[in-house]
Order: sequence, then C-alpha cells, then structure tokens
Amino acid sequence: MVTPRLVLVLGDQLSEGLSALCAADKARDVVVMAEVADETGYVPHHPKKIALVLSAMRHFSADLLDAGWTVAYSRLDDAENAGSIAGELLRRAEEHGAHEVIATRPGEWRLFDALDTLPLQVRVLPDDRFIASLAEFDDWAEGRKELRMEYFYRLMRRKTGLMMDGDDPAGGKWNFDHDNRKPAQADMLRSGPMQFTPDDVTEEVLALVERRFDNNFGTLRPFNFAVTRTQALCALDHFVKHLLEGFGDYQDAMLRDDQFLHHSLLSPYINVGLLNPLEVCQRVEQAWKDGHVPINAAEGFIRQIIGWREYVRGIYFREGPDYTARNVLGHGRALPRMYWGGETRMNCMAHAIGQTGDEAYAHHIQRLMVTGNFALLAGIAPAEVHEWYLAVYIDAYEWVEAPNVIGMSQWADGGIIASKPYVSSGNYINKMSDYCGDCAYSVKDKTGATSCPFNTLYWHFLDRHRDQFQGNYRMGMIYRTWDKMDEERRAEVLKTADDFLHRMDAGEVV
Ligand code: FAD
Ligand code: DLZ
Ligand code: SF4
Repeated sequence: MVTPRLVLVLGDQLSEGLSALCAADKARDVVVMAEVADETGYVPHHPKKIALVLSAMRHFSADLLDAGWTVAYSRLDDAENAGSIAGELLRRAEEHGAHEVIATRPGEWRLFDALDTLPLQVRVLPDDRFIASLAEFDDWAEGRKELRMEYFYRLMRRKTGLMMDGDDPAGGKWNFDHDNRKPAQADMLRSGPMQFTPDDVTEEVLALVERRFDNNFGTLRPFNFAVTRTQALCALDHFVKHLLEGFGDYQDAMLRDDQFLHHSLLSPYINVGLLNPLEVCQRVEQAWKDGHVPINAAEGFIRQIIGWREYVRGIYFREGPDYTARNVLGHGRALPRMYWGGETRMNCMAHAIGQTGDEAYAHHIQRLMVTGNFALLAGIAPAEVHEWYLAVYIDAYEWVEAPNVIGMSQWADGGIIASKPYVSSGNYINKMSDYCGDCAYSVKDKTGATSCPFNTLYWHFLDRHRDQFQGNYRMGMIYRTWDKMDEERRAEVLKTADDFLHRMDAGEVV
C-alpha cells in the first residue's frame, strides 16, 4: 500500500476547490481537520465566531466524507486532542504512518511558521481562492512610492474583466464612491441579512461553546449564521435581491435601530471559504447587467472585494510578521473597559460596541469612524486595538484584520495603507448617524465637560502629532484652521481633552 499523506484543512479553508484538496488523492490521502484549543484561544474570540467556525468545520467534514474522502476529524473535547494544529498533525502522522503534509497557505504568519518548523515534509500551496497571487501583488507593489488601493483595484478589474467595457471601466469611471455618502433615514424598510435556524450539528456546537467560552465577551444566542455552502449561497442571493440596490448610497450610514442597513454580512462566509470572492462579484455584476441595481451599488460592492480585500491581504504578507507590532505614533494607552462591554456615556461607542457584543458584527464605518477613530484619537496602543478587533468580529482573521486595524484605522504602519489618518470630530458621526441626538455629550459643544469627546480629542491628536502630519499635503488646511483659533480657545480644547483622558484612565465612566 502507498503511504498516505495528510491534507490539512483549516477552519477558514472550507472550500471544495481548496488547493490542498485539489493536489491530494482521495484514494490515498487523509484529510486532517482539527478543532484545537490554540486556535479557539489565541485571542478571546466572540462566542458566535467560535460557533460559526466549528459548526462550519463539522458540516464541511461531513461533505468531504460524503464525497469519498477519508477524514481524521478532531473535536475540541476529544481526550487525545493535542491542542494545536502542529500537535494534531504529528498525532495523525503517527496514527496513519504518514510523513508528508499537503497544506494551503494559512492566513496568518503564526500558523505558517508552525508548519515550517514541523518535523514532517510539508508542501505549502498558494491559496488560490484569492484573485491576486502574492507574487502578483509584489510585482505591482515593487518600486512604487505609494501603494494606493485605487490603482491595484484597476489592475484587478482588468484581470477579472468585472464591469469592463473592453479596456475601459463600465460607465466611464473606475470609481463611483462620490455617490455613496448618503445618511440613511430611520424609517427606511430593509429586510436585514438572511437568518438560519441552527440544526442539530450547530446546536451541539452551541452547547460546547456555552460550556467552554462563557466568559468571552459577546452573546452566543440567538445564533442565526449560515454554516454550510448551500446556506451561504442563499444569503448571497438574499443580499443581491433585497439589499444590494441601496448598498452604494448608504454604505457609510449608521442607525441606532438598524445594525446592518444595506450591508451584505457576507464577509464571515467568504472568509471561511463557503463563498468564493469571484463568484460573489460575478453575481453582483450580473444583477447590474440585468438592470436590477444601479452602477454605483455594483461597482462600490465589487471594489470592496477585488479592491480592498485583495489589497489588504497583499499588504499583510508583503509587510511580514512584525506588521502587527508597528506603532509609528508611539501610542501606549491601555484599551478602556468600555471596549469589552463596560459602560460609556458616548452614545456612538455604546451602540457600536453593544451591537458588536450582540452580533459579532459592526459595519465598516462603525469599525473605522467610531471605535477605530476613538482609539486613534485617544492614543490607545495599536497592539491592544488589534487584539480587540481580532477577537470580537465574526469575520476577523489576521490577514484581513491587521492591515485594516494597524494600517487603515490606527495609522500605526506610518501611512502604507492610508495617506492620512482616518480621524474626525463628532461632526462626521453626527452627519452620518442618528447617534448624537440622545447622547449625554453635546456634539455642538467644542469645549467643556459636556462637549463631545471626539471634538476635543480630534484637536488633541492633531496637536500632539503636529510634527508627523503638518507637512501632509492633505492636512495643511486643518492645521491652518487650528492655528487661526485664539490661544485661549486652543488651551481650553486641549485641557478638556486632557481632563477626559485623565478620567478615562482613572476608570471613570466617560
Ligand atoms: P459589506 O459592507 O457588505 O462589504 C462587502 C464585502 O467587501 C465584505 O463582505 C468584505 O469581504 C469586503 N470588504 C469591505 N471592506 C473591506 C476591507 N476594508 N478589507 C477587506 N475586505 C473588505 N473585514 C474582514 O473581513 N475581517 C476583519 O477582521 C475586518 N476588520 C476590520 C477592522 C477595521 C478597523 C476596519 C475599518 C475594517 C475591517 N474590515 C474587516 C473590513 C470591513 O469592515 C468588513 O469587511 C465589513 O464590515 C464586513 O461586513 P459586510 O460583509 O457586511 O461588508
Ligand atoms: C478562528 C478559528 C477557530 C476559532 N478555531 C479553529 C479551530 O479549532 N481549528 C482550525 O483549524 N481553525 C480554527 N480557526 C481558524 C484559524 O484560526 C485560522 O485558520 C488561522 O487564524 C489562519 O487564518
Ligand atoms: Fe458620539 Fe459625540 Fe455624537 Fe455623543 S455627541 S454620539 S460622543 S459623536
């Protein structure tokens, strides 16, 4: 008999066409899938995230068995479980007399290194579920002074042919973002993302998660995520039919009573492998071609996936394993308790964090312009911010989370991703949301104990990082506005911000 090889399938590699599966031989090889303590515990993941990954893994392993694969599946509670991916591969190698592992490149340096040091022969194949290979991204990036997403996106449009009119972009423009800045009305009727009733497999996982991860931040039930490819395809269909039309227009809007608005909630499914990013974009393109959705909705959505999603992955692997430790602005404040569900008087933060606890989800602008904006203005250590985002969001895997947090949101990489920091006063939040109306702070007030903290922290941030940003061509105007204020007023603004930070550091509810 030929010696079997082990085929590793990780919890975010649940795709039938995974390169490791394609390179393996059903009749000879053993698929290894393992629920392990190291993966469920490297950050205190939201219980819904653990449940989604474990339930989707169990369903996927059943599909592999049905398709004729031999699967060695380890459950978290198995007595002999070695507790890590490397440990489980070694255990299975001994069990099956295997010496070779076929793997698809993991989405994190940590696991890539673990495979690299295994005392087995490991073949790591590219993850071709992405549109751009890592080499293609590096070729594009090489020698460029600035790595702007917009130019990479155009390359991906040409490569995929999505929304192209020959060599030109459909509609005559590459980017319709200009049309995508509308605040939403509270009385707009939206169906929200599709919900699924847990089956027996999921119920068993929910009970396990309840037993083992009860102390993690976030509520487990109700759990209504898709856990199979068939369900994920229904979620895609639902989004395209009912929500895509308004995606562009209201992409940046935030409402107290509608956590999802026109967002797709597809990232959890794309990121674990239940949906392929290209098939999602083709479905959206078709809806536009059929005249069901406007061009700004389709282009805006496709840009997020073949543009931003591909671009951040390229940056993560290009920048190397130390990327998550970057801290160009030298921020060192501890993450306040409000991020883990502690009280806050800031209505926008209470809503964004509260819904994160309930749903393991917040949309892009909540992540960037509320919780991320606050962390950056307040000078919180980027490593702590990174760990929080990696833990609390259902779609968080380091390759996508870290560039969004360390780079886009916290400017801790010194501007590789964002040409200027994403900071704003309360004015932006007030324009794009209905949060400010019943907040304990006043968004109109610029100084004093009841003034919106975003208003004073905004100037505090710019003032303390003047050396870094004054010369930035996109920020000169802002510094001129600050310099035109009279000195007394500026001192008052900075004092209000200092007092606020002091109270927050002392553990007061702010
Ligand atoms: P939609 O608004 O419906 O967007 C459609 C799709 O576009 C998403 O499903 C996603 O696949 C893709 N997309 C949109 N923006 C981005 C982006 N900036 N980077 C990568 N893909 C994008 N996304 C993650 O998948 N995982 C994360 O851990 C993550 N962390 C983030 C942290 C911060 C601070 C910020 C600012 C953004 C983060 N994002 C992350 C990007 C974005 O917020 C989420 O992809 C999006 O909110 C997912 O919800 P959705 O599926 O409803 O997205
Ligand atoms: C996120 C996650 C969790 C919670 N649990 C597991 C697990 O038990 N087994 C597994 O193979 N994968 C899990 N994952 C996904 C991995 O953490 C993910 O593959 C790496 O972070 C690389 O992206
Ligand atoms: Fe947030 Fe300020 Fe508005 Fe309150 S007033 S909700 S703190 S932006």
